[in-house]
Amino acid sequence: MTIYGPLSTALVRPLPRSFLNALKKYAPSVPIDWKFAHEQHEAYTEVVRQLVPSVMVVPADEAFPDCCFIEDTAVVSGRDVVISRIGAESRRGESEAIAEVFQKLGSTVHRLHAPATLDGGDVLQMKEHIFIGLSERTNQAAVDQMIQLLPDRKITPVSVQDGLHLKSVLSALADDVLLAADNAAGRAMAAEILDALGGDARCVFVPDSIAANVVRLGSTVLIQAGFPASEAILREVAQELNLSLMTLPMSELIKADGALTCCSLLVPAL
Ligand code: CIR
Repeated sequence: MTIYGPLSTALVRPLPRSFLNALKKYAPSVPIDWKFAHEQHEAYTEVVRQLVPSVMVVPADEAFPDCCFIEDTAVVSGRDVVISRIGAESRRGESEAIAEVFQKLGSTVHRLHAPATLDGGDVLQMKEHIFIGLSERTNQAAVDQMIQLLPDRKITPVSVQDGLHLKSVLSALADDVLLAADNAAGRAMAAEILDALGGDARCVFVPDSIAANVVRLGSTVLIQAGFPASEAILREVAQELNLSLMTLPMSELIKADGALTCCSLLVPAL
């Protein structure tokens, strides 16, 4: 099973005006500049439009300041889509509009139920594996329900030791190439994942946690601008894997704990 192959569709959701009230782990030293954040998100959307055949824009919902972080609302596994029960109560209503879109797309839509909570930022897929970060947002009940809902996938919980989500410190460049932050948490979590993958995969480490969150869109990898040491490592690996690299600044979204993966939901071409 290939996760990082061609894509058919991407879902994105623009920044609401209320984005300034988005949840933040730490108050930023310089407050979010909405216009700048909006421009960064628009630039991201433009790149997604260039690289994914079909892009669906779900209208922003002012009642949900974090709704642009659409990744957290669902997990796509082939034709199956599991609609999350988002960890933060203030965000829970974001998922309904996304369920409707997947229903229209003809996906088989499943739902997580209480007491399960899960954010898509805690879900990393590689080959037939789905790794689920146990974090302040995602719990074991979600892992148990995912195992029931997706019996064909190998589902492994990973304990999140640092950051908001599993993908705050790691992501994947390819089905057999993990990318992780070169720190104690990144190394420990990468070791658990490599162990489950059974020696068939390797991990690339970068010095910056934020730079360990990348998005693979076809044969292009989007990386965060502004982290030169990590970028140099990623350039070398991309060349080796025959992938193009595109850098995008997301500094304003980072202030609300956003990263690159969180701004889209990707549907593989089947
Ligand atoms: C939150 O705290 O839920 C949002 N401010 C950030 C969510 C980022 N999501 C992600 O990386 N998947």
